[in-house]
Amino acid sequence: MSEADFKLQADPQFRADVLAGLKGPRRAIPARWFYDERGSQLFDDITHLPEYYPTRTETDLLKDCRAEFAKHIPAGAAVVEFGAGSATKTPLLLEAIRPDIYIPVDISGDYLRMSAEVLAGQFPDLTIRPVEADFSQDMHLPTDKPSEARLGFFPGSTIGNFVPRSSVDLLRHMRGHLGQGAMLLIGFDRIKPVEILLPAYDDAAGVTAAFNLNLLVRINRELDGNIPVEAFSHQVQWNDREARIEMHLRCAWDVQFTVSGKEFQIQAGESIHTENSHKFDLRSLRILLRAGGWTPVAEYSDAQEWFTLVLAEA
Ligand code: AVJ
Repeated sequence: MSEADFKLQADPQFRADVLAGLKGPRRAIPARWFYDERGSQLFDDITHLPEYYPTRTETDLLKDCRAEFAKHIPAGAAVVEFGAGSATKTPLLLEAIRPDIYIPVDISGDYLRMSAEVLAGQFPDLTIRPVEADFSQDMHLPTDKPSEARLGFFPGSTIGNFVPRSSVDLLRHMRGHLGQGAMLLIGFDRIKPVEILLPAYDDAAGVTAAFNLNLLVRINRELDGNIPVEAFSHQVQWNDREARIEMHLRCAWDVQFTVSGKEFQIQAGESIHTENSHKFDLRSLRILLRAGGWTPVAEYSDAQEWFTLVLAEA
């Protein structure tokens, strides 16, 4: 395959989001584009960092409360996971629920197939139906048994990547897809002191910085860009008004570059906003769920109240 053929395969939505997002004055690119192969690897590294508490905290929580929440799930329910199955969290859930069918939905097909293969080895009786789709857009979920109840699993506080208006849309969208009698197990990262929040997104080893900067590398590779990556640096801030961590790529000097044949200029001190990670208190997460068409039935938090898993019903 020639290089030209390869570039034709660039995701048109990626191109559209990047070209729109690089236009000033407020530049922003949706966080879902972090997850190319390298980005998914770097995210996996992040989950093992000493500063990044969410994965550890949620995994321990899942271990502690799985027997409890399993009582609320009807037998034979299918599990639909939004986002690539996490190698540690998903098996914990599957062991507790023992569903016949597991439907992981993810935008990254390679990652999806890889984790599906690993799970197939661990759960030989489980029917796995991977769906390669952006779960925030329209998608089609397979129906093996039209009557089966479904449990949605949305861990990691990925909901925090969406602004409230979009998270309400997303929750309603999930409710529509999961159908009658659906339940949802969803993770929320809690508001906590900035002394803990900031290092979680700005680790000493620089893994999160590499994760953020990899977006520019991906743009250069997949969208025929020549962004001078060395002009940008990883920046993290707590936006108290919006209750969210923000990641930016801050430009150190005036730059000019092209992406997909389009010219851009960014001045020293300007930034590209690359991610929001909203944090929640109990009241705000309950209101969000209700606005999204879900009624909380059980809440599980760790002793420090750093993370909360909620089981909700449609
Ligand atoms: C998995 C999307 C929830 O916001 O904490 C981690 C992504 N970004 N470090 C998060 C992320 C930087 C993560 N989510």
